[in-house]
Amino acid sequence: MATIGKLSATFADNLKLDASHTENVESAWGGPLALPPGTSGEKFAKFLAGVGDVCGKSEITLVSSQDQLKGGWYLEQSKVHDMHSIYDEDFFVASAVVTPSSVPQVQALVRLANEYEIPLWPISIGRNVGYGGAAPRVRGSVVVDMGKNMNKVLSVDEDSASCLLEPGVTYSELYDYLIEHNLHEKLWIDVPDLGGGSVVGNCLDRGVGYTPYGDHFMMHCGMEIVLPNGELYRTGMGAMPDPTQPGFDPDAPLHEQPPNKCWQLFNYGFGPYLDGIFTQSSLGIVTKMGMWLMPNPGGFQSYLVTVPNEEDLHPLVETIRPLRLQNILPNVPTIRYITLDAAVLGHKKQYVSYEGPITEEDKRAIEKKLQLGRWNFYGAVYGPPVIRDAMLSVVKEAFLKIPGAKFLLPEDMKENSVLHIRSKTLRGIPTYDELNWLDWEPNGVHLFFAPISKVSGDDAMKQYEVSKRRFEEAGMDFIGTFTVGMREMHHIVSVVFPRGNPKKRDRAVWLIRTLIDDCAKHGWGEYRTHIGLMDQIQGTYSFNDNIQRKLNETIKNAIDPKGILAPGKSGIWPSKYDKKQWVLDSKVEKKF
Ligand code: FAD
Ligand code: EUG
Repeated sequence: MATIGKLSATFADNLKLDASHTENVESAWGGPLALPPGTSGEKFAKFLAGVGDVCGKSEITLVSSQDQLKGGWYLEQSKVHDMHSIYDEDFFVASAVVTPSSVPQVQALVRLANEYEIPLWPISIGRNVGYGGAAPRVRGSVVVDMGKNMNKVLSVDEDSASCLLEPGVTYSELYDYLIEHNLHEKLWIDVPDLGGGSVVGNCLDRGVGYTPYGDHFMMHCGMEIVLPNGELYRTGMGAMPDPTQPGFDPDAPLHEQPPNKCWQLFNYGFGPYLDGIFTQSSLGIVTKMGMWLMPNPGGFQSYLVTVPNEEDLHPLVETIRPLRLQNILPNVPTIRYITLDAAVLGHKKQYVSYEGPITEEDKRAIEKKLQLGRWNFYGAVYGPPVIRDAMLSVVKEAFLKIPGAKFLLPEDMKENSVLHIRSKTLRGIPTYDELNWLDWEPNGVHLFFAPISKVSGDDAMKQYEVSKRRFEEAGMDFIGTFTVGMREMHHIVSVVFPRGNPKKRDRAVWLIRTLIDDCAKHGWGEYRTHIGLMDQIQGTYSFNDNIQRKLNETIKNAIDPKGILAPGKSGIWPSKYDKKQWVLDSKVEKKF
């Protein structure tokens, strides 16, 4: 696993320094490309030797060569750097990756990291594409890959429609598990656009899917967490021992205690509810998480509403708000801009022969070719036929009041339409079709800009116009979608630029950093972001002299005094880190 790179004399010598770990000296190991900050090669070697004793040395990959930073894509994701880098390829890079196999190993690893003051960056699957992937915020951190060996569906409670998962379970794997156990007709899952992510990892970044269970954090129930000092904590009802459970033994190790029977049934337990502070955070490594599954509602019907013009976004959103609040739109439907659907179904060069933004005329041609509108609303109704029919008639009547709107079912579309793909996603079936739009332009790097909007025609139009204008200024195609939550929309805008083109990369970074500031001026903040933009976005959540950041730092320093866990995540820096040195400059010059 770690047979990469030329032997680095100092690094090997340093390893040899500790006689008790001489078995860990492998001549094939070179030194890391990036040492953890403030750490000598000697100290790092000792730390890794200790990690090898805990996890097995074959569970360590040293990042010692630039070659390791080449290649990789969504399905073969890099665990050592950001494949969609917004700075140089080796800017956000790990020193090593460790793959623990058990909760006690994670605890021991965290204790070692404290002893040697080594920053750890936990991931589950590392497919956080567009947000930094698996890469750590602090160069030289050790990535803790929780997904490789800790990947079991621990239990599915058929009666209560819930499950308990380890971090490495992907949406596809959970779906396959239900099929294998013949539960898939009874219990549905919720998936994001792509099925290869971790159910736990996505929830921890507060990701979104598209069934009625689309708000993943809302639908999680109970977490088990290794705290920054190595202690084990179970949230909610998990905090209460349950002597009625088979296998309960007060003397057994904690991680072997069978969980409380209500852990996956009631989120809040007693006292302050802490689950939220472990999301988008640096306060723990999650080792187990409960999720609710959706009982088969008795059937499902997807549909598409197309509207012809840019400004039709306004009436579309005004129509959506009351229906969503009334649960006549019971899931997380999406309003997709034409370029996004065009990208799912083809490469840019299949539509136009020029570079730069697609013209109005060509957008019209694409819409005609694909049977789509400028904005395309993908929804679904759930339930037995009588309920679906009643709901569909309300939906249809409401949307068809918009001049030029069309209402379409999958059978009205050509084969391989986006509606056919969405039909699976909205039913909770994992797919990979949307990977296509990553190839809109060859070898593209993707970066997501994701501000929250009111579900109001005025706000949606304004937010779209602010974004579109900046895309035009940067000479880039606007590609975006609004995912409709219960009372807000996540506006997901994809910034794409060609890999290996520093000029275009700088332009994309200018675009997203400018948009963050533009949106802040309108009171719009992002729900999630790339590791390179976290400082800037934390800075926009500045009510009362940045009290949010200060409170988070107080908590951080209290429970992680050495700042070993994910320093810098979400713009929260432990006191050990000098912000002047670490916070990334958000001021970017316009150089084009
Ligand atoms: P990971 O990379 O494993 O985890 C994400 C982050 O959570 C980590 O960086 C880490 O900070 C934290 N974390 C993970 N595991 C742990 C742990 N055990 N303990 C502590 N912290 C941890 N996202 C959506 O939400 N919805 C979508 O519909 C969607 N569509 C996409 C479409 C495309 C084409 C692309 C390219 C991306 C899309 N994404 C979407 C973004 C992303 O791919 C998914 O959110 C994906 O699930 C995130 O990667 P992951 O599950 O492997 O999480
Ligand atoms: C998408 C959706 C997201 C996200 C990143 C990408 C999908 C784009 C709703 O959240 O965070 C088509």
